[in-house]
Amino acid sequence: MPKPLKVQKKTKADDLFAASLPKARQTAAAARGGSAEAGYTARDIEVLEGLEPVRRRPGMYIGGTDEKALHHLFAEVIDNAMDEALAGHATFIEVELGNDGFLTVSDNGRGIPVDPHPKFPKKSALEVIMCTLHAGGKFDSKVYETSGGLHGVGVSVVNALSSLLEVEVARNQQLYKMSFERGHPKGKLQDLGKVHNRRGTRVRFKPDADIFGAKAAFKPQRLFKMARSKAYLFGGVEIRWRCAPELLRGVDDVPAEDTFHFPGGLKDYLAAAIHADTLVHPDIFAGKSGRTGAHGACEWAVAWTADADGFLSSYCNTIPTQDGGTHEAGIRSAMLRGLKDHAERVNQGKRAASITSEDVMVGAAVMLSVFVREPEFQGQTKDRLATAEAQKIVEQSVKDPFDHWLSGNPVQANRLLDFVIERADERVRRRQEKEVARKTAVRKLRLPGKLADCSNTAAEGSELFIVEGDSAGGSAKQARDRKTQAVLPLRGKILNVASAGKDKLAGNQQIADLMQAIGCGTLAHYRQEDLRYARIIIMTDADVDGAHIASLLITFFYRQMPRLIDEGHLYLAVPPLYRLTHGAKTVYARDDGHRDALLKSEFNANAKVDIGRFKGLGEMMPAQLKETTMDPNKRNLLRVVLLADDREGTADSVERLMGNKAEARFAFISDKAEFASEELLDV
Ligand code: 0RA
Repeated sequence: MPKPLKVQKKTKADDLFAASLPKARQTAAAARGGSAEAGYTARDIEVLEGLEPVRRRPGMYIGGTDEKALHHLFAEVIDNAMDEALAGHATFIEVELGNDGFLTVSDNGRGIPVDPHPKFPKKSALEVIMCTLHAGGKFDSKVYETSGGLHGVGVSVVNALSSLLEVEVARNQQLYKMSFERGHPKGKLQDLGKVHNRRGTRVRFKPDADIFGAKAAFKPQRLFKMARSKAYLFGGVEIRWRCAPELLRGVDDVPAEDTFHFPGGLKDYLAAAIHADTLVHPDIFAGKSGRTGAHGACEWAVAWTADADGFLSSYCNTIPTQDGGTHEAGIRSAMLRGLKDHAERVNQGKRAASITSEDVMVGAAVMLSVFVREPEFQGQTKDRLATAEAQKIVEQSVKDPFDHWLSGNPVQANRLLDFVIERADERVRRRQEKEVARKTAVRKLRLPGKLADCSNTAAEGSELFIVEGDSAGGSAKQARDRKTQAVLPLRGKILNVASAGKDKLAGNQQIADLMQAIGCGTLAHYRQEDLRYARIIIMTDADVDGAHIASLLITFFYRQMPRLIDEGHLYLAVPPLYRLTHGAKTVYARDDGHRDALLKSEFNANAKVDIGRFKGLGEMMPAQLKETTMDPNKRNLLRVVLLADDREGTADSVERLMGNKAEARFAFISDKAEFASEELLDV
């Protein structure tokens, strides 16, 4: 789950964050140069009000503004209610999606405190929690031990990114309400009088269309699954689901009303998920250590299926960790060690010697949940748990129960052992076959080392991107579709084949790489059936250097593989030069004219559009490069063609412009000097 970047520079705001954070974080703030004990002035309180950084850079807090990020708002709100349930204060959570796009999450916990905040007596604690970055509202870590911002970025981030958010708190038989617009209070905290049968917190909000786009909306299916998984992760909570029926037309498997309560926890989930699969053993291996929600607690359920693929769904503090991490490493190693120990006990040690955790996991369906204080998430989407302690917790929790499970039922333990040994044998066999295949393939092809090839082996549907420079090559490798797109980075300018002699051509490494990657040979040796890609795409920067490299490459193909052009295999990519951003809207322009046209057609006349100029492909984020230049569904490509009715003219031009007679080039340049722009002269 994305967490805000650490503030490196000490600012006034650092001190303020520290004020409402638990002890551990105060120490961290102090270590950065902040002081938890600093005095507070009116000026400080102004800083406090600002959730503007969240609105300016939502991606830093929720990982983007796409559909995943939108649902992250729900995760944040339900996680707060889950904290209250895990701490033993709430027994149910209600989730309701309305036809008006508002999402409501209620719990019957203690209710967010509404009394004056100890550090800012003019504001209620509720207002401070809703309007302060990082102030998860967990002021007193002793009272609220499992939380301390168990995760996430705080409900204030949801507030900042909602066009309207209302909080109702029923506390001490009194009902309070406060409303916010884009993170700013809309009036004061209201006292709505006595209530008797109600307690807890209700948050009702609508994501801001200015941030997420006018068409963005919660997906019932996604919310339903997220809400249900929370109930599996804590058997002690009941989750009630409700969705406006109008939103469910054409949506399968999502009822308008449902109640989730799974006292059996993850074991219940696994039993439901694999009910039709054949198990290698009859019993699910499941267990838990510690009290669910408490720091250091762990719960798991595992079953080995013979006829279906395994899976591993892991969670930390009830947050899904799609990309795994330390807790997954813990269960892998416990199960591998457990199985090997068991093999020793039954005199099968030799047979089991080669098994790896990969073999153990192949057919294993695994649910894993761990709770740690202040977890650390890593990776581009923050979906991988990095907290080292989690590995130890899980490994220690699972190892003994697994030993018991194995020795308690020798028949199923031996069946499992045989099953895993078979997987190991299969793996070894596959690797040997692959090794043999690879060796023969390498002998045939000998592909250049710098080529990042695609996995498709047929030319049909495959593409090769020839990219200028290693840095752009790196971005392109990340941006590509590995299945169908190969990338060959070239360093610097390639040899000009029109002016180089035969020897130079033969000894040039870049040219050799290019020919090997493409595979079809040159001139008289050209064999269409050996062509390795249906599209050869030249992708260079949108500047004069890029244009020069592109023309050198086209010259190479024209001279050495003219049929490649004739048969329509050669293309130029069209990378953008400008990025135009305003609010949630971003468009890309390929040149100055296109930029000016887009400014007129895509934005309001008086909008302050942010215009960024890309210095080169290497400077673009892989996701941007993909979206603008490489994704077959979004990009533009130019096909390189030979003018059918002027073949001689083309040959003349290439000789004149690229050949070894400098005089001819000079004549052309002086002839066209009036067309050169200042920008070109700059270079
Ligand atoms: C801060 C302190 C306390 C509870 C909460 C926040 C709280 C936050 C949320 C968010 C959704 N539901 C919630 N329920 C409680 C402790 C208050 C006390 O000690 O009484």
